[in-house]
Amino acid sequence: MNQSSFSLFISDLHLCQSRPEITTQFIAFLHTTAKQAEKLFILGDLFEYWAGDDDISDKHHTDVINALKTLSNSGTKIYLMHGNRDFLIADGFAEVAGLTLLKDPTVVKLYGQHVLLSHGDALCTDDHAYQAFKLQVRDPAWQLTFVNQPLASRKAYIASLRLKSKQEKFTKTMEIMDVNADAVTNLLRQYNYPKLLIHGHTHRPNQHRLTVDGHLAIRWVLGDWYEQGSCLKLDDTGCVAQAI
Ligand code: LP5
Ligand code: MN
Repeated sequence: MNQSSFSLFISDLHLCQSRPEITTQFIAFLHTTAKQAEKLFILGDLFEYWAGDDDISDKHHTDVINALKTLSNSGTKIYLMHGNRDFLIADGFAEVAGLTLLKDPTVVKLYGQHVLLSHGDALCTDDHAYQAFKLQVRDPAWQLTFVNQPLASRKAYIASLRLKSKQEKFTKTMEIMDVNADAVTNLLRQYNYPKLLIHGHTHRPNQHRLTVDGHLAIRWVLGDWYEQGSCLKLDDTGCVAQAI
Protein backbone atom coordinates (compact mmCIF):
# COMPACT_ATOMS: atom_id res chain seq x y z
CA MET A 1 0.00 0.00 0.00
CA ASN A 2 1.15 3.54 -0.72
CA GLN A 3 1.31 5.63 2.44
CA SER A 4 1.86 8.98 0.71
CA SER A 5 -1.14 11.00 -0.36
CA PHE A 6 -0.47 12.65 -3.64
CA SER A 7 -1.56 12.23 -7.22
CA LEU A 8 0.36 12.76 -10.45
CA PHE A 9 -0.85 14.07 -13.79
CA ILE A 10 0.89 13.56 -17.12
CA SER A 11 -0.07 13.81 -20.80
CA ASP A 12 1.33 14.05 -24.31
CA LEU A 13 4.09 11.49 -23.96
CA HIS A 14 3.61 10.44 -27.59
CA LEU A 15 5.41 7.15 -26.95
CA CYS A 16 6.67 5.53 -30.13
CA GLN A 17 9.34 3.14 -31.28
CA SER A 18 11.37 5.89 -32.94
CA ARG A 19 12.02 7.65 -29.59
CA PRO A 20 12.96 4.70 -27.35
CA GLU A 21 14.63 6.95 -24.76
CA ILE A 22 11.26 8.49 -23.83
CA THR A 23 9.72 5.06 -23.33
CA THR A 24 12.69 4.10 -21.13
CA GLN A 25 12.24 7.31 -19.15
CA PHE A 26 8.50 6.69 -18.79
CA ILE A 27 8.99 3.12 -17.58
CA ALA A 28 11.59 4.34 -15.04
CA PHE A 29 9.09 7.01 -13.91
CA LEU A 30 6.43 4.32 -13.38
CA HIS A 31 8.84 2.21 -11.31
CA THR A 32 9.98 5.13 -9.11
CA THR A 33 8.06 8.44 -8.78
CA ALA A 34 4.67 7.05 -9.80
CA LYS A 35 5.05 4.11 -7.42
CA GLN A 36 4.94 6.55 -4.50
CA ALA A 37 1.70 8.13 -5.75
CA GLU A 38 -1.80 7.24 -4.69
CA LYS A 39 -3.15 7.90 -8.19
CA LEU A 40 -1.67 8.49 -11.64
CA PHE A 41 -3.75 10.34 -14.22
CA ILE A 42 -2.65 10.07 -17.85
CA LEU A 43 -4.59 12.78 -19.68
CA GLY A 44 -4.25 11.67 -23.28
CA ASP A 45 -1.72 11.08 -26.02
CA LEU A 46 0.17 8.43 -24.11
CA PHE A 47 1.05 7.02 -27.54
CA GLU A 48 2.04 8.76 -30.75
CA TYR A 49 -0.96 6.96 -32.19
CA TRP A 50 -3.10 3.95 -31.35
CA ALA A 51 -4.47 1.97 -34.28
CA GLY A 52 -6.62 -0.42 -32.25
CA ASP A 53 -6.37 -2.85 -29.33
CA ASP A 54 -5.29 -5.65 -31.69
CA ASP A 55 -1.90 -3.86 -31.72
CA ILE A 56 -1.36 -4.66 -28.02
CA SER A 57 1.12 -7.46 -28.72
CA ASP A 58 3.59 -5.12 -30.45
CA LYS A 59 6.84 -5.33 -28.39
CA HIS A 60 7.00 -1.60 -27.73
CA HIS A 61 3.43 -1.67 -26.50
CA THR A 62 3.89 -4.72 -24.26
CA ASP A 63 6.87 -3.06 -22.53
CA VAL A 64 4.65 -0.09 -21.65
CA ILE A 65 1.66 -2.26 -20.73
CA ASN A 66 3.74 -4.49 -18.44
CA ALA A 67 5.17 -1.47 -16.61
CA LEU A 68 1.67 0.00 -16.15
CA LYS A 69 0.35 -3.33 -14.88
CA THR A 70 3.26 -3.64 -12.41
CA LEU A 71 2.46 -0.17 -11.09
CA SER A 72 -1.22 -1.00 -10.80
CA ASN A 73 -0.43 -4.22 -8.94
CA SER A 74 1.79 -2.29 -6.53
CA GLY A 75 -1.21 -0.22 -5.41
CA THR A 76 -1.17 2.98 -7.49
CA LYS A 77 -4.53 3.53 -9.19
CA ILE A 78 -4.04 4.47 -12.85
CA TYR A 79 -6.54 6.46 -14.90
CA LEU A 80 -6.31 7.10 -18.62
CA MET A 81 -8.18 9.67 -20.70
CA HIS A 82 -8.10 9.58 -24.48
CA GLY A 83 -6.13 12.12 -26.49
CA ASN A 84 -6.56 13.01 -30.15
CA ARG A 85 -3.88 10.44 -31.06
CA ASP A 86 -4.94 7.46 -28.97
CA PHE A 87 -8.73 7.64 -28.72
CA LEU A 88 -8.98 4.10 -30.11
CA ILE A 89 -7.57 2.69 -26.86
CA ALA A 90 -10.38 0.46 -25.61
CA ASP A 91 -11.30 -1.94 -22.82
CA GLY A 92 -8.81 -4.60 -23.96
CA PHE A 93 -5.92 -2.22 -23.33
CA ALA A 94 -7.40 -1.00 -20.03
CA GLU A 95 -7.72 -4.58 -18.83
CA VAL A 96 -4.17 -5.71 -19.60
CA ALA A 97 -2.61 -2.46 -18.36
CA GLY A 98 -4.63 -2.50 -15.12
CA LEU A 99 -6.10 0.96 -15.54
CA THR A 100 -9.45 2.73 -15.69
CA LEU A 101 -10.53 4.73 -18.73
CA LEU A 102 -11.93 8.21 -17.99
CA LYS A 103 -14.30 10.14 -20.18
CA ASP A 104 -13.35 13.64 -21.27
CA PRO A 105 -14.06 15.80 -19.26
CA THR A 106 -14.18 14.25 -15.80
CA VAL A 107 -14.34 15.84 -12.35
CA VAL A 108 -12.51 14.10 -9.52
CA LYS A 109 -12.41 15.05 -5.85
CA LEU A 110 -8.86 14.93 -4.55
CA TYR A 111 -7.56 16.15 -1.17
CA GLY A 112 -10.72 18.13 -0.52
CA GLN A 113 -11.06 19.89 -3.85
CA HIS A 114 -12.77 19.32 -7.14
CA VAL A 115 -10.42 18.96 -10.08
CA LEU A 116 -11.67 19.08 -13.66
CA LEU A 117 -9.66 16.95 -16.07
CA SER A 118 -9.59 17.08 -19.86
CA HIS A 119 -7.21 16.26 -22.69
CA GLY A 120 -7.63 19.83 -23.89
CA ASP A 121 -8.39 19.49 -27.60
CA ALA A 122 -12.11 20.11 -27.00
CA LEU A 123 -11.19 23.58 -25.71
CA CYS A 124 -9.49 24.54 -28.99
CA THR A 125 -12.76 25.67 -30.52
CA ASP A 126 -11.18 28.20 -32.90
CA ASP A 127 -9.55 25.30 -34.78
CA HIS A 128 -12.63 24.61 -36.88
CA ALA A 129 -10.88 22.18 -39.26
CA TYR A 130 -9.73 20.06 -36.32
CA GLN A 131 -13.15 20.11 -34.60
CA ALA A 132 -14.83 18.96 -37.84
CA PHE A 133 -12.26 16.18 -38.20
CA LYS A 134 -12.78 15.17 -34.55
CA LEU A 135 -16.54 14.96 -34.97
CA GLN A 136 -16.07 12.51 -37.81
CA VAL A 137 -13.48 10.21 -36.22
CA ARG A 138 -15.19 10.05 -32.81
CA ASP A 139 -18.38 8.69 -34.39
CA PRO A 140 -18.75 5.09 -33.05
CA ALA A 141 -20.04 3.75 -36.39
CA TRP A 142 -17.09 5.30 -38.22
CA GLN A 143 -14.68 3.84 -35.67
CA LEU A 144 -16.17 0.36 -36.04
CA THR A 145 -15.66 0.47 -39.81
CA PHE A 146 -12.10 1.70 -39.25
CA VAL A 147 -11.04 -0.95 -36.71
CA ASN A 148 -12.45 -3.69 -38.94
CA GLN A 149 -9.84 -2.89 -41.57
CA PRO A 150 -6.51 -4.78 -41.48
CA LEU A 151 -4.00 -3.33 -38.99
CA ALA A 152 -1.44 -2.57 -41.71
CA SER A 153 -4.01 -0.58 -43.72
CA ARG A 154 -5.00 1.38 -40.60
CA LYS A 155 -1.38 2.24 -39.88
CA ALA A 156 -0.86 3.40 -43.46
CA TYR A 157 -3.97 5.57 -43.23
CA ILE A 158 -2.83 7.07 -39.93
CA ALA A 159 0.57 7.86 -41.49
CA SER A 160 -1.18 9.84 -44.24
CA LEU A 161 -3.30 11.61 -41.65
CA ARG A 162 -0.22 12.57 -39.65
CA LEU A 163 1.27 14.08 -42.79
CA LYS A 164 -1.93 15.99 -43.48
CA SER A 165 -2.05 17.21 -39.89
CA LYS A 166 1.55 18.49 -40.05
CA GLN A 167 0.83 20.32 -43.31
CA GLU A 168 -2.36 21.89 -41.94
CA LYS A 169 -0.64 23.06 -38.76
CA PHE A 170 1.70 25.23 -40.86
CA THR A 171 -1.35 27.17 -42.00
CA LYS A 172 -2.77 27.71 -38.49
CA THR A 173 -1.69 30.43 -36.08
CA MET A 174 -0.62 29.67 -32.49
CA GLU A 175 -3.80 31.44 -31.30
CA ILE A 176 -6.03 29.17 -33.36
CA MET A 177 -4.29 26.10 -31.92
CA ASP A 178 -4.57 27.30 -28.30
CA VAL A 179 -7.61 26.99 -26.04
CA ASN A 180 -10.45 29.45 -26.50
CA ALA A 181 -11.05 31.59 -23.38
CA ASP A 182 -14.84 31.31 -23.63
CA ALA A 183 -14.63 27.53 -23.98
CA VAL A 184 -12.61 27.40 -20.74
CA THR A 185 -15.06 29.71 -18.95
CA ASN A 186 -18.07 27.72 -20.14
CA LEU A 187 -16.55 24.42 -19.05
CA LEU A 188 -15.74 25.70 -15.55
CA ARG A 189 -19.25 27.12 -15.28
CA GLN A 190 -20.83 23.88 -16.52
CA TYR A 191 -18.93 21.86 -13.88
CA ASN A 192 -19.87 24.18 -11.02
CA TYR A 193 -16.63 26.14 -10.73
CA PRO A 194 -13.95 23.62 -9.73
CA LYS A 195 -10.83 25.37 -8.40
CA LEU A 196 -8.52 23.42 -10.69
CA LEU A 197 -8.65 22.53 -14.37
CA ILE A 198 -5.83 20.31 -15.61
CA HIS A 199 -5.32 19.56 -19.29
CA GLY A 200 -2.67 18.90 -21.91
CA HIS A 201 -2.72 18.84 -25.73
CA THR A 202 -1.36 22.35 -26.46
CA HIS A 203 2.15 21.47 -25.22
CA ARG A 204 2.37 24.88 -23.53
CA PRO A 205 3.02 24.04 -19.86
CA ASN A 206 1.92 26.87 -17.62
CA GLN A 207 -0.52 27.86 -14.93
CA HIS A 208 -3.23 30.44 -15.70
CA ARG A 209 -5.25 32.10 -12.96
CA LEU A 210 -8.74 33.20 -13.90
CA THR A 211 -12.03 34.28 -12.37
CA VAL A 212 -15.35 32.89 -13.61
CA ASP A 213 -18.50 34.52 -12.27
CA GLY A 214 -16.54 35.56 -9.15
CA HIS A 215 -14.99 32.10 -8.61
CA LEU A 216 -11.20 31.78 -8.70
CA ALA A 217 -9.71 28.93 -10.70
CA ILE A 218 -6.32 27.82 -11.89
CA ARG A 219 -5.91 26.19 -15.30
CA TRP A 220 -2.82 24.01 -15.32
CA VAL A 221 -1.45 23.03 -18.72
CA LEU A 222 0.71 19.91 -18.76
CA GLY A 223 3.94 19.69 -20.72
CA ASP A 224 4.82 17.10 -23.35
CA TRP A 225 7.58 14.50 -23.11
CA TYR A 226 9.48 15.41 -26.28
CA GLU A 227 12.69 16.70 -24.64
CA GLN A 228 12.19 15.48 -21.07
CA GLY A 229 9.50 14.12 -18.82
CA SER A 230 7.07 16.50 -17.20
CA CYS A 231 4.40 16.00 -14.55
CA LEU A 232 2.15 17.80 -12.11
CA LYS A 233 1.91 16.73 -8.47
CA LEU A 234 -1.19 17.44 -6.39
CA ASP A 235 -1.53 16.97 -2.64
CA ASP A 236 -3.40 18.73 0.15
CA THR A 237 -1.09 21.75 -0.16
CA GLY A 238 -1.83 22.27 -3.87
CA CYS A 239 -0.24 21.67 -7.27
CA VAL A 240 3.40 21.80 -8.27
CA ALA A 241 4.95 21.16 -11.69
CA GLN A 242 7.95 18.83 -11.81
CA ALA A 243 10.47 18.03 -14.53
CA ILE A 244 11.46 14.37 -14.65
O1 LP5 B 1 -1.76 15.64 -33.68
P1 LP5 B 1 -1.14 16.93 -34.00
O2 LP5 B 1 -0.42 17.53 -32.84
O3 LP5 B 1 -0.28 16.90 -35.23
O4 LP5 B 1 -2.31 17.95 -34.37
C1 LP5 B 1 -3.53 17.93 -33.69
C2 LP5 B 1 -4.62 17.88 -34.72
N1 LP5 B 1 -4.44 16.74 -35.62
C3 LP5 B 1 -4.95 15.54 -35.33
C4 LP5 B 1 -4.74 14.48 -36.37
C5 LP5 B 1 -3.79 13.42 -35.85
O5 LP5 B 1 -2.47 13.94 -35.71
C6 LP5 B 1 -3.74 12.27 -36.83
C7 LP5 B 1 -3.37 11.01 -36.16
C8 LP5 B 1 -4.51 10.46 -35.36
C9 LP5 B 1 -4.38 9.00 -35.11
C10 LP5 B 1 -5.69 8.46 -34.67
C11 LP5 B 1 -5.78 7.03 -34.70
C12 LP5 B 1 -6.77 6.38 -35.57
C13 LP5 B 1 -7.89 7.07 -36.07
C14 LP5 B 1 -7.86 7.22 -37.52
C15 LP5 B 1 -8.80 8.23 -37.95
C16 LP5 B 1 -8.80 8.45 -39.42
O6 LP5 B 1 -5.55 15.28 -34.30
C17 LP5 B 1 -4.61 19.15 -35.54
C18 LP5 B 1 -4.75 20.33 -34.62
C19 LP5 B 1 -3.61 20.31 -33.61
O7 LP5 B 1 -3.66 19.09 -32.88
C20 LP5 B 1 -3.66 21.46 -32.62
O8 LP5 B 1 -4.81 21.37 -31.83
O9 LP5 B 1 -4.70 21.52 -35.39
O10 LP5 B 1 -5.76 19.11 -36.38
C21 LP5 B 1 -5.57 18.84 -37.71
O11 LP5 B 1 -4.49 18.95 -38.23
C22 LP5 B 1 -6.83 18.47 -38.42
C23 LP5 B 1 -6.87 19.08 -39.77
O12 LP5 B 1 -6.98 20.48 -39.67
C24 LP5 B 1 -8.00 18.49 -40.55
C25 LP5 B 1 -7.66 17.09 -40.97
C26 LP5 B 1 -8.47 16.70 -42.12
C27 LP5 B 1 -8.11 15.29 -42.53
C28 LP5 B 1 -8.99 14.87 -43.66
C29 LP5 B 1 -8.71 13.49 -44.07
C30 LP5 B 1 -7.59 13.45 -45.03
C31 LP5 B 1 -7.27 12.05 -45.36
C32 LP5 B 1 -5.87 11.97 -45.89
C33 LP5 B 1 -5.51 10.57 -46.22
C34 LP5 B 1 -5.33 10.31 -47.65
MN1 MN C 1 -3.30 15.95 -28.11
